[in-house]
Amino acid sequence: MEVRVSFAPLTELMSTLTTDQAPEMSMEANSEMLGTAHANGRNSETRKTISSEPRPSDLLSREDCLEMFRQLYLARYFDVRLIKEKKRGRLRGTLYSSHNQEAVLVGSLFGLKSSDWISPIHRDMPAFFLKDLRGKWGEAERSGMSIQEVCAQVWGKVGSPGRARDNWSHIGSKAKHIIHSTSMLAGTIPVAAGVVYADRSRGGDAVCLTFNGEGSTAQGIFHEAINFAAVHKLPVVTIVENNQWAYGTPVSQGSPVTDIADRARGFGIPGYIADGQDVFDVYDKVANAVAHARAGNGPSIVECKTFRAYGHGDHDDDRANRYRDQEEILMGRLRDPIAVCRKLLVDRGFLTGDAATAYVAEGKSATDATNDDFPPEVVDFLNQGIEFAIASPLPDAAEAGQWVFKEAE
Ligand SMILES: Cc1ncc(C[n+]2csc(CCOP(=O)(O)OP(=O)(O)O)c2C)c(N)n1
Ligand SMILES: [Mg+2]
Repeated sequence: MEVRVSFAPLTELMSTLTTDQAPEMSMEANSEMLGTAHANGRNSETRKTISSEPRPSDLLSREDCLEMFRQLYLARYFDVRLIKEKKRGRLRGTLYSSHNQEAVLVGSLFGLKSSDWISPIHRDMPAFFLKDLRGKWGEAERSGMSIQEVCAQVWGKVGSPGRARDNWSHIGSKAKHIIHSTSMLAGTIPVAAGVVYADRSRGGDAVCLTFNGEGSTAQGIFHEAINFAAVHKLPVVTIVENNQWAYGTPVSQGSPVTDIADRARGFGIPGYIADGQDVFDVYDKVANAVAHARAGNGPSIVECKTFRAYGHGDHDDDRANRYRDQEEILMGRLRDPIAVCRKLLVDRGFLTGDAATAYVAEGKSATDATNDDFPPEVVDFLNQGIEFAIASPLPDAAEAGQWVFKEAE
């Protein structure tokens, strides 16, 4: 039996908007709920009615805002370019696209300290190199992976953290405060709780951001781990990337609640809803959650409403076009995070003249986008990673069995 479920809330919301209006759209502000601080909305009207306090993103400098814009391009270009490389036959393996979800990654990572921890999963490949990138594009030593390491991982080469055991996100780095990604959905939340528990017991103030799809919130471990973190007031911020689909299952078939952030009430912790297409709204909600955690008040959930623009992985692109309504797909891609950010930067006077209309990557698929749609420094940055990956050797066959079992002394 074919089950077709349309994504009513988003489609209804979006169908009232034209493309020109869409970037300005903000969701309605939700009211305070029992232990759940819902706060949506981005436009100035909503801002006035919610609070006269400046939001964390209001305090960002022009330079920081432009850097966030540039990082959106970088995350998008990573996605677009890998698909092109695969089509050219220079790359093998499955790719899990974060196209249209870049604002979730950039907005949540941008405000972190170098000492903070993250735990990305399959949808978050750019997070490995976006961590601690702020103002450090040319620096080899920083608390995030280099683009060379990440590309070598994708190409399955020796220069990668995984030394060709895998081509995607099954990597981590204790030194760089990145918890090793696993395939077990929500399985990194208890690990994150343990990591920050240990850090706190040594007097540290690190916070850990865990990234999870909305599908993973149906896992028992999601609830057990957040419960543990809430009881012990551990600084774990659970980002839920609600892209409406878990493989071929729509969120309505996997969650009895429309807003995953409502789950927070059961743990007595804050649950925020962010407009996942708006990098500054994500930044604001995560900044609040991080401040709460760093002050010793415990965990939060930040649900970012977004939409998975393509298939679960590139192997699923064609099928996803059949199991999802075309209208839903079009509506879900309408508010491209690059367009939303561009509009906000123009409104704030941070992007003017030709710069305001340069590099139109928004709304373009990997097939349509070209290098001219991206700032040259973004293309150069990724080229460095790809050149390194291609030049890096494959591992020696003799090491295939290494690091599987404990080596004999
Ligand atoms: C515990 C567990 N069950 C099932 C899977 C198989 N699986 C991998 S990704 C995925 C869908 C995940 O959906 P979601 O959490 O919404 O993240 P998204 O892919 O949408 O970013 C599934 C079911 C898994 N990896 N782990
Ligand atoms: Mg999902």
